Amino acid sequence: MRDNATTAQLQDLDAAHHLHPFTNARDLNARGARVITRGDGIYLHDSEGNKILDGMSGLWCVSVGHGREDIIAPIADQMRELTYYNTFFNTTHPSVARLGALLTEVTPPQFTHFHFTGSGSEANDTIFRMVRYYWSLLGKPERTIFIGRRNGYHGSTVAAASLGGFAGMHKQGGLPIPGVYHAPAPSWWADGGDLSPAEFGLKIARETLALIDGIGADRVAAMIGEPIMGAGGVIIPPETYWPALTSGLKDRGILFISDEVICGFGRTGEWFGCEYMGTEPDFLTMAKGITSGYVPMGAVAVSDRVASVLLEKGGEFFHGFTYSGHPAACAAALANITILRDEGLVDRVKTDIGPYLQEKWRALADHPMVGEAVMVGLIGAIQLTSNKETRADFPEVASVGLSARDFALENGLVMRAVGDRLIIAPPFTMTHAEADELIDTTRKVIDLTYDRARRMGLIH
Ligand code: PXG
Repeated sequence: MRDNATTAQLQDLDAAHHLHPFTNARDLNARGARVITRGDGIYLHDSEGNKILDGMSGLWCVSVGHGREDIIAPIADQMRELTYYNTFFNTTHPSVARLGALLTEVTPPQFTHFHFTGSGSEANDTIFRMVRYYWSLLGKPERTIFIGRRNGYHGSTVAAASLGGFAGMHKQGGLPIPGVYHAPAPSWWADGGDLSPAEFGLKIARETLALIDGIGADRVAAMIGEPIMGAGGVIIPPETYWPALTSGLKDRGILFISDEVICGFGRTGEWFGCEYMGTEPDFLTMAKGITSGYVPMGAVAVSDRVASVLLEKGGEFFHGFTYSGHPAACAAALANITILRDEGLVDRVKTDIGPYLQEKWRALADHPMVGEAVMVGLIGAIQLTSNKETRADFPEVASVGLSARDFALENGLVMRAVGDRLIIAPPFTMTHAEADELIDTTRKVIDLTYDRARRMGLIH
């Protein structure tokens, strides 16, 4: 849909009427929002005619790239055939029935049952209620406590934001709700000190299990974690962390929820991040990459161990959303997952474009301002630092990460900044030439950020 308004007209309308997510409205309205008008492959186009490499796949979701007719056409066909019907009251429709079967094929073997939602947040709020229902059905209603992690992100609804570990979110609205505890994050760069990554991973796993034992393991219902923390800054845990932690959870009979909203559907080079990390979760949280963002959708994968209790002992679970299993979302997911599978895109992340980009990305660590440059599959981060030896942070007021993000946009690249970590998660369809462009621009951005930091006297 072309809109002939000028950039300024659209910015004025937006400032007058739109309250944006995770945005300081006063700051945004003073400068005016960037107006994105078109997406094509791995590129975005704005209302000023700029072409921008979408290094974040939208918001970690557009895995197969923008504007694919082979997803758009099935969505349109579905809309013509059946625009909407619900999945309550003993009804189903062909696309939702087929989607459950397709998800059974691509998820780990313990998953054969799925519940559909409109977003990742709704999926995590669903799991929160389902887990407590499960334990009550098993005659253990005292197992109510959830363990999340500091800096974990699980969404913005009440349970999801409580499970997440963002202090700023908790301050707004009186969160977390009772019964949620937060374990430390496995952030070796920030907290590892003199320990090797392997030692540090074990230390954090042990501290988490000690937290659980302090609460009383038989009161703990479940632990949730992202295989790789995304919004918290692409924190790739040491190899030792997940195996030690999840085996401790298993010993204590505690359910494990792998939040795959970012890592799922190929981002790590495996279909799911839990497969990359070698864990065996009881639930998967899914969203984003399930439809490549073409239509909103979330889903919960429920392991057979849990589903069999719900099916055999449970009655009606009083839970669901108007748009649970929306036909257009199911059509988008079916087309998207089929593309991921039939074009071998997950394997491409593992064996082709992933390793190609990783090698060049890791080489950025030779820059005096880059402390670490890490990447798994196609999810990566660069840590900017004023001193590589001491791993010193820049003062927050210097906004070093944000200035780098702005330099990136000025040079035609979208990246995210989380503090002084620069983050990318590009589409799986990116060519080698496009990967070279991403790296060249990133190096330029780091140089510009370094010059600025030196002028400000921030480099020691
Ligand atoms: N879990 C994880 C791991 C996520 O990354 C959600 C759940 C919630 O999904 P919905 O669909 O409700 O947004 C997310 C979402 C960022 C950013 O700035 C990340 C997300 C959302 C918004 C911003 O990195 N992730």
